[in-house]
Amino acid sequence: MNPTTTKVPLATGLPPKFLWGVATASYQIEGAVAEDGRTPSIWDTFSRLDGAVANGDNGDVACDHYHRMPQDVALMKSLGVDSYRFSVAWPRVQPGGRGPVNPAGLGFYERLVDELLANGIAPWVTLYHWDLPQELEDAGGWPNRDTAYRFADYAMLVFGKLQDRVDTFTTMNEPWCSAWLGYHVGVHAPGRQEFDASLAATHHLLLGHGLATQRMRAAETRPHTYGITLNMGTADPAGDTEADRDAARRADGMGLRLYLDPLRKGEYPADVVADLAARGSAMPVQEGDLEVISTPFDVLGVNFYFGQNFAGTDVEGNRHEANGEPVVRAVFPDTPRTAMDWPITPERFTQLLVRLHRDYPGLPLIITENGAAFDDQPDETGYVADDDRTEYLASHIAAVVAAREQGADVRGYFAWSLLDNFEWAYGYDKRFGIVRVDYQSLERTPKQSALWFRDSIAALRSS
Ligand code: LGS
Repeated sequence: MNPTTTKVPLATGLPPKFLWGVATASYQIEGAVAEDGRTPSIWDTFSRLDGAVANGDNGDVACDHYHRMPQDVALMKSLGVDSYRFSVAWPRVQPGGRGPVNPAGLGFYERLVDELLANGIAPWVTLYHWDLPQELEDAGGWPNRDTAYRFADYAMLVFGKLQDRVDTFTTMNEPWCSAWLGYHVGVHAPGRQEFDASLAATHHLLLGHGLATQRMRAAETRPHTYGITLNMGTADPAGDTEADRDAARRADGMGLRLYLDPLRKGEYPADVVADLAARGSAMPVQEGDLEVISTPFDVLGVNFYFGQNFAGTDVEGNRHEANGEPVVRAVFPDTPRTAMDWPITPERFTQLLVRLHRDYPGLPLIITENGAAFDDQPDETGYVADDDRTEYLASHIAAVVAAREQGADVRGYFAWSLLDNFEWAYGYDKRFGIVRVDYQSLERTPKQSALWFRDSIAALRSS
């Protein structure tokens, strides 16, 4: 592979034992949606709805990782990463979401794990990264309490087969996205727009996490690391007004504390519960649920992309929406943006990590996703000199170093993503990979950012 040509200095300031990895998710890369007994997930269904996904794209082929897995593991090895974070597709392992295991589907993940281990790469399993079996959505989806129990059963099928070889099992990826974007905003599968259903989905995703964690720990034949990954940003007041401070509080409450408080403190945040009550809504908590949800776990996965400010007034100065709800309006910090039009805010990353350390102490943190989409310009060989992405990674890794200096217990960093892939509602237009995928030939070409990442890891390890 080429040497890196970027002028961005290599990462420094992290210990030789820091965990370096790359991350992906099943539906975004695998393709092979109808092979070896896999049944449709909510994303297969949603991506076929008119206008749901840019260009009408879907995950039918994606990066064809299902057929190119050994080559992709070789790519990871060439980058020198310690670990690979991938997700298991529920409808492959347990088609339809109930009943017995499908050995052919689970077999893919066994082969993947074996290939990783043979190459010295530690598998980091995510059990749920958004591909709910369609049959479970037909039965009500995450707003239906039964789905939490179905999830724990499915988790045990995976755990039973892989626990001998896999050290780390994380339950959910970004339950906020599943619940809020999937059941309230409707921009993610299943595309529903029902506020109360999204609250129920949140509760049942957390319950599923707790049930699965308890059952896996009870069945383990050797010690494992258990965790959950949350999407997190920062929510600062846009201005020094009471309205903006209240908007920031509400955004932080619904986006972060609604998840971390029950997980770590065994209760939903009182201010959020009061806000919900004011609109006639409530979390559907049954007796004993919060004990299950606050089951101890070992590592918190942090996905960070950007920080935001919030205003409590609309552009005309009104404090309430037409429906009477208080205005909570995101205002992006005035910084350069990525191709997603998201602001680039590494200092907010430090702020978040230090805050997690302060407000939720005693929990090791791993960055399970961080990365950026830019409009890549490949040369005739497919190589992308992505200074912008390289700079994004460098500044965010530096932000981790700064957070550690302030006490945050951050132990690893996974770049999102190994490959360009199916970026959900944005389809294939938005490229987050450190490796380019040519969607015609399906050829992979490491970008400059991948080479910078490789060289940084190597330099840190020998420092
Ligand atoms: O590819 C996804 C990445 C890209 O940006 C990955 O599958 C997810 O786990 C993760 O959500 N990812 C991501 N997140 C940025 C979150 C921005 C949310 C903005 C919502 C606006 C309505």
